[in-house]
Amino acid sequence: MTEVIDTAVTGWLARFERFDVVGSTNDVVAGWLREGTKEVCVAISDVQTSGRGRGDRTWEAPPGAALLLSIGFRPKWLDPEHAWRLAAIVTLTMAEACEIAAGLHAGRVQLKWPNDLVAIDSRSGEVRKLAGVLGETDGLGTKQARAVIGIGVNADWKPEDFPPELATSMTSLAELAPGQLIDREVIVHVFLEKLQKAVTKLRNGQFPADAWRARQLTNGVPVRLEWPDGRAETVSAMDVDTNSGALIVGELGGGGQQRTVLAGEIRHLRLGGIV
Ligand code: BT5
Repeated sequence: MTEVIDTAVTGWLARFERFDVVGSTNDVVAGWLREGTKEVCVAISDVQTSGRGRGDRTWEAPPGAALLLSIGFRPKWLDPEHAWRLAAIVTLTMAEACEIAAGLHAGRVQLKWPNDLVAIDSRSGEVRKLAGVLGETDGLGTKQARAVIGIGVNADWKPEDFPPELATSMTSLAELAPGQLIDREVIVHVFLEKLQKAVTKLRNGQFPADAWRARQLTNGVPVRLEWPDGRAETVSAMDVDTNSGALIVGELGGGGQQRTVLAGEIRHLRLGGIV
């Protein structure tokens, strides 16, 4: 990446470092926090040799094609029940930064509960994953509370280069904005500028509930919930609870009781059986 990011957008960070290659940026930042680095700290890498998704899943990103970064927090100032809001503000801020950097209209990038950034394919109408978020926490509710939020964004990754196993479920900014120069530096610049404001607000107890809720693709559609024990069920996603971060679901076709599902409770949520 060419380095055009100036200290105006990194000055508020306790630490900001870029790497050519790491195992996983989440591990880099977790190591920093263990060693005592203050919040907020950010690591960016061009390549990850063991990029992770949730559970035992891997994250694919060829050199130059993706933005891979992790953000470290010491959220002793945040009620543990609201720790999910760290990933939520990172997700929302990145959605906005992607739209600005790629010249997309506001709302083109949506959120798939709990933390995926997705866009609807304009030809097929299918949901495609633009970015994934991996939140890892330790010691929440103590003075040693630590949280690492990692995000991988498919940036200047041409559709013809998508790996066959992901080609029907992923998208990239290059695909969403053909002909537009996709500069990862611009994304990072806009993202860090907006993140500073979002973190300051969150520290003051303000969460952008309406903006987070408005981007949820799940609202009002059938979803398939996959539980850790292998069970799966199709329900209707009604809404999100901006206090607990839970998905509110009901029986298909209405009727029956509404239930809430917390992010940590499910293994996977599928929309239309695709992502
Ligand atoms: C996620 O997991 O979506 C979280 C991904 C987080 C990646 C970032 S990169 C920086 C930081 N460092 C890390 O090591 N990780 C974080 P999950 O919901 O489990 O989705 C993983 C699944 O998405 C995989 O099993 C694939 O099916 C699919 N996948 C893998 N790479 C993809 C990509 N580039 N674009 C879209 N889908 C992908």
